[in-house]
This record gives sequence, structure tokens and C-alpha cells, in this order.
Amino acid sequence: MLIAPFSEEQLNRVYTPILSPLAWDLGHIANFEELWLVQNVGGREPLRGELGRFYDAIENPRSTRGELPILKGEECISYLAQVRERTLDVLEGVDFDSAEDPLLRDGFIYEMLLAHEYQHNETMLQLIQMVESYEPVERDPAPAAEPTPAGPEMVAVPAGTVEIGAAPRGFAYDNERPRHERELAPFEIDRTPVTNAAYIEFLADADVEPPMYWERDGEGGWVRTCMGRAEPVDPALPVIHVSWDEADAFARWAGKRLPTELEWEAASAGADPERANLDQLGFGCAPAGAYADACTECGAVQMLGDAWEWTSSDFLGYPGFEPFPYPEYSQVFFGDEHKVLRGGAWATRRGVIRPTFRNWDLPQRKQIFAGFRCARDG
Ligand code: AVJ
Ligand code: FE
Repeated sequence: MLIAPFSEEQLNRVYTPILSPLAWDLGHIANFEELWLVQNVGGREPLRGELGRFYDAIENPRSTRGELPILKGEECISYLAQVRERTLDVLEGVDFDSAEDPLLRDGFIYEMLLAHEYQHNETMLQLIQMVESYEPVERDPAPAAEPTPAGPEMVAVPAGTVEIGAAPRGFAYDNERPRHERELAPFEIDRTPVTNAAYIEFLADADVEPPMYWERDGEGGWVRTCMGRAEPVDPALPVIHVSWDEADAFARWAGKRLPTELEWEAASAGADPERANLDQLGFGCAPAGAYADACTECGAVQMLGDAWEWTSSDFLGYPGFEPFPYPEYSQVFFGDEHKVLRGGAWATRRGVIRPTFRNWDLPQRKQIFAGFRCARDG
């Protein structure tokens, strides 16, 4: 559905070196499914022989993907269909309930492939935002109309021992495990994400770049141009498409700091993914303060959906981390280079997000659907 409006030329065009051509993402989704399910679980030979290596994300960095001899047009679409057909065939013969293999137990591999496809859908939307005159096939105006009852600027989370991470059973990525206890000092966290209005004040006061897609309107205001459509920046919406460096600078400017990912997870207890702007239908954020009827236990709103939230934390393995099922998903990215984001955005598929889900990116990147909220010691 997302790619229905595109021409063949657009599917293969390189819009930016930091994102793949859409056709690469499509083939990669199918190839990943073929590799893990058709070849690994089903024991079958690959459909296209050696072609698979061009869809390997580690071997082929994003900036090189425009030059690869990948499948084009009908060939690409039929590869997707053929892989899906074989996948369903292999799945028929798998007994997930009595499986001993951790790859199959609780349907792990099935969930992983779904999550992988969903995550690439979001990556493709990052690029779609840059495509002039893109018109979504379907759009849901409901999030924009959500009421925003007033509330305090910050809410308090008491000191205590919190359980961080995903429970041992059920689908989660390796980086969400093992679940473990942490001691947290008391802190306060913004009740809502930081708004465009607040960010505009910061821009007027500090020497920083505006969010991605923003330009001056010539009269001291700001316009935002996404998918070729220019609109005045709405002060009531959460700010989105800012880098970690900028979010961190804003927090210090405001006399606050970014929350750690542990603080973020503790503050998200009680969040409801069903009352959140997710799933790529709103094509934009709900106003800051929306979904207040579904606030978390500490009173924070919109922790899930709308905009990913930068945290102050480096992307590291939890104590006792074990790579599963492959180190290239998380482990190769551990270190102080990447910062953790939490909560998902309007562009995140609902099936991906849970309070323990950890996303990551480089601190200078702005193409992801990222905003933030601030915290301070309590
Ligand atoms: C979790 C979004 C950082 O896109 O690099 C997709 C997800 N991993 N295929 C990424 C992912 C392998 C990953 N992020
Ligand atoms: Fe991938």
C-alpha cells in the first residue's frame, strides 16, 4: 500500500546516501524472510542463487545500495510473491507449539520476520517523506482531532527498584533481555513531548539548525515541507525530526536533561499501545497532550506513538546480554556511537512497539521520526 503510488524510476532512485532505494528495502524484506524461514527452517535452496548477498545489510552499506544489481520492476514484485508463497508452505509444516528450537518456540521466527518487515516499512517512510507530491493511499485524520486536556508541565516518578526489559517468554529482540532490576533515584519527566512552540522559542534564543524539513517563511515564522507539501509549522504538535545533539541542547537550554532509557521505561509503565498514534495512518503527529485518558501510572502522556523519544543513553547490552538469533541485529551496534530512542512514532507499525523496545541511531541523524521529552532529578 505504501509503495502503490510510485513509478519504477522512483522505486530505484537514490534520494539520499543515508537511505536505501525503496526497491532495495522491498527485496531485502523478501530475502531476509527467504533466508531465515525458507532456507534455514524449511531447508530449501534460495530462489535466486547468489542474488541474496546484494540484499545483505551489513555487506552493503546504505550509501552503496543504488549501484547494486538488484531485482527491478516485475521481477522484484514476483520475487516477493514467490518467497511469501514458499514461506506459507514451510509454515504449514512447522509445529510451533511443541518446538524445542528457540528459533521456533513461541513462534519466535514468525514474529521476528513480521517485526523486520514492519521496521523496514518505517525506514521506507523516512524516504517517502522526501518524495515530492507523494499522496498516501489511505490517511486517518482522527489523531489530529484528539483533545488535549491541560495538566502539569512535569510529573514525578518516585525512587525505587524497577524491572527493566522484556520477560523471558514471548517475542522480544535480544537487546531487550535479560529482564533485570535497577535502582532509580527520584526524577521528574515532562508530561508531554516537547512541542513545536517550545522548540521555536529555543531556535530564537540559540544558534542551532531547525528540525529537518523546516524553512523560514520570510516573515519570521516557519514552514514545514514534507512529501512536497508546504504547511505552516503547527505550534501544538510535538517537535519531530530533530537530532540527539539538538534534543540534548534543548534540554540544557530549558534547565533540564534528557531522561535515561531506564527512566523512560519506568515512566512508561501502564502505557496503552491501543491509545496511541501509531501505524502509519495519521501521516503526522497528534497534538501534544493527546490520549490523556490513557496516561501512564506517573501521569505522562503520549509515551507510545507520535514521535520516537531520544534518551541520554548509549546503546549497550543489558547485563548478561546474549545475541539471539544473530549478532548483526543488535550487538554489532553496541557502544557509545548510537543513542537509544524509545516509544515509537506515528510511522511505526503497532506490532513493533512495546515499552521495552529499544531503537537506536547516530546522535547527528534527523531523518528518523524523532522528538523527545525532558527530565530532571526529583
Ligand atoms: C532497529 C531500526 C535501527 O533499520 O537498522 C532492520 C532495524 N535491523 N533490519 C535498522 C533493522 C535489520 C534497525 N533499527
Ligand atoms: Fe533489515
